[in-house]
Amino acid sequence: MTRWARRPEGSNWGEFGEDDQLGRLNLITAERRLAAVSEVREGIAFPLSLPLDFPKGEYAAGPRKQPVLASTALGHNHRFLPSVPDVVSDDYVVLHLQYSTQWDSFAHHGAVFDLDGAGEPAVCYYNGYRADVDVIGDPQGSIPPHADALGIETMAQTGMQGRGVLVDLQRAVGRDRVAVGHDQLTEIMAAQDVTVEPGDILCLHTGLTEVMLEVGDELTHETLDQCAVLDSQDDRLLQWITDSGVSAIVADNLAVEPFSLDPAPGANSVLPLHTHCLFKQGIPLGEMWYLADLARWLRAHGRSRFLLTAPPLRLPGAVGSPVSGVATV
Ligand code: UVW
Repeated sequence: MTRWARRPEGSNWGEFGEDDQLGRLNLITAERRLAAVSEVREGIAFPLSLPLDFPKGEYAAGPRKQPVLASTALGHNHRFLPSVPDVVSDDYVVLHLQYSTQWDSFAHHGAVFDLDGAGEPAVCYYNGYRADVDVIGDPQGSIPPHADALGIETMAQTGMQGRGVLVDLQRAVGRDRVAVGHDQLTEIMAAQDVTVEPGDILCLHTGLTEVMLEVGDELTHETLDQCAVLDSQDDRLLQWITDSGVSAIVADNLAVEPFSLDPAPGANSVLPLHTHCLFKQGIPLGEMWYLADLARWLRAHGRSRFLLTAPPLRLPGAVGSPVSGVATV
């Protein structure tokens, strides 16, 4: 391989091609997309995004900020020709791309790894793409960032359409904070008669974005500690993700897994599932999706599968994007 001499343990680098930037999205073939379309039987569509100014309350004081709308020079209710009654309004927005319902691209989360085997670890990303070469930016933010590889536009160009499969964690464990590991996840899937096949997009309903809508401005940091997460300390769960063939993982919680700035004892990442999925396996992560209405409908109709269409913005160089996905049943 030209980009790396060693790949991280548990990674699939190179298996989709030396220059691959799509990872497990390669598993969404035309045949898998047709299988997804065959899940459309009622013609009912479910929007899967929060309003993009949610979450509110204490979350809004964090490093990611709510969208700020403003008018372009054309303004609002602007009458651009005195001879005709036409008026126009025209906006722009300052948008933190990962404030609300979002996709994470592979350029969002990398690791320090000795990919040359020369004893000099470098900052790198999925398939050995490198910081400063392929993913440009610096910790001080003095260089304009630009993901020349692995960015969100690469994901957008696939259309991000396939078969969604929903596991209803809230139905199994309520709104308590439970870290769901391999055994519990597979038990819940068996109880709900849910199976995943290679190429499927795994969607985890925990209930957290519904809580965000319910509490609005009253949201506190404790609110965000409600509802289930995947137990990313469970190596068997990470191996199940590898073996399952899922092409992407989506959740309605903050980060799919717990997020703490204190690594667990013995852990070499604060976000092991991000490392496993985005860095090692090329599995995009969706976070803070709104899955409650879809989950209720699927439960009432004894179903778990649907057509999912959820392209991110085709925004060159960006590492993440808001997404207004649609599930069709
Ligand atoms: C971080 O990795 C900090 O954020 P996210 O959960 O959006 O991936």
